[in-house]
Amino acid sequence: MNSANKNLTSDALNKLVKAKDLDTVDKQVESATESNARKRSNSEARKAAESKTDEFYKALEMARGQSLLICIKGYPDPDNIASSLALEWLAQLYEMDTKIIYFDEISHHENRALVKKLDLELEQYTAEIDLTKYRYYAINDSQNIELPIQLPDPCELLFFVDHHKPLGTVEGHFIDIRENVGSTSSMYVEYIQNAPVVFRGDSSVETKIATALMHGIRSDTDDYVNATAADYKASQFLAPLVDKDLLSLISRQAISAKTMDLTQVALQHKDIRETYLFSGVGYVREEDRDGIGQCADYLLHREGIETVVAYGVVGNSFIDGSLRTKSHTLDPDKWLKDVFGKNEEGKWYGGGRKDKGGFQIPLGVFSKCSDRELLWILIKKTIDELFYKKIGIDSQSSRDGDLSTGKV
Ligand SMILES: [Mn+2]
Repeated sequence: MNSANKNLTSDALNKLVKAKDLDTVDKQVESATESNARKRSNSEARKAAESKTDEFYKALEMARGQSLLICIKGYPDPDNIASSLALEWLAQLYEMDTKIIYFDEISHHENRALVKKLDLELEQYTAEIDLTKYRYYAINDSQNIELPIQLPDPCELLFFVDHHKPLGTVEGHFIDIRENVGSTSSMYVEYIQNAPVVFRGDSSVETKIATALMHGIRSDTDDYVNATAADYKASQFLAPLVDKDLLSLISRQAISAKTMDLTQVALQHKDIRETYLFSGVGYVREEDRDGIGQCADYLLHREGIETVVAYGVVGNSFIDGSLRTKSHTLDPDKWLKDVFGKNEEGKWYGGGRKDKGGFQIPLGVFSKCSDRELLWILIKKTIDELFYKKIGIDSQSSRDGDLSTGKV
């Protein structure tokens, strides 16, 4: 121990001894012990993260010079898009030839703005794109490895990085799933911080990536309400590197006219049961499906409501629903799985994370029904009865008895 440390220690001891109240001493000792325990668990978490980062770079080294297809599954969102950009930057440091593709329409107007304002080169999958040259593929920010297309044969899963509860088994070269992190973007910031090249954010590409990652973190943590230490740390690293004007441009919380209309319909058809609010919004166009989640977000602000489920028929082909909750006890993932179960292939119709979830049920042959009003009545009745059963309410006691069609 050097003399400076000795002085510090004896100073600290003096302060403790001088404390008038013995209780204070106890409390200080206690809090020192607690903070040591916290430090220990922090350092354990840091070690685990470090070894994952090492593993990440080993996988990149192994795949050096090869081609990598980065797949955005589901509706492209800020966290997924940013993670894909970060992975592309990292893979290119290892001379990898990369392409980012997505499958579903970018439906949310803010996400379209993100792609446009950042001038991103994302390509929507079409059968014309030749994927045979890809040796590896990657999936970020998704609960499972299922893709809507069959990749050509020797294409192996190189990276799977996510922060949700995994669905099914994931096998691949590098897998990093951390449920205690609020966004996949934060996990990528950790890799980036350990990159062989310093990420300075001083090139336009790096500024773009930093801005997208910051937006990804904010968007997935509901503006830091659900952020964890890892998300704050990642944001601290990104803060000096982002383009603030660009960030405010892409994260402006404007509500589209369509979502407003949808919210109005949802309010008209709301069905409040205890602390639950259910709302069937009727038929929704494919490009407006994100509006269902946004109106569920909005309805959750209603006083006395803890859980909202909004649903509708999207693109005349499936029932799409969003669950939002501020309940301390309701687990959206479990709740939706209990309500809807699995399809015949053993795939769950719904799932979620801490405070939100969603479900999709294909209409199958019923989509051919010529009487849309009648079909909606049947759908609404079926779904509502499932909800009532789940929360233990008799469906006969339907408050308004109204099965009106929520046409949009
Ligand atoms: Mn995410």
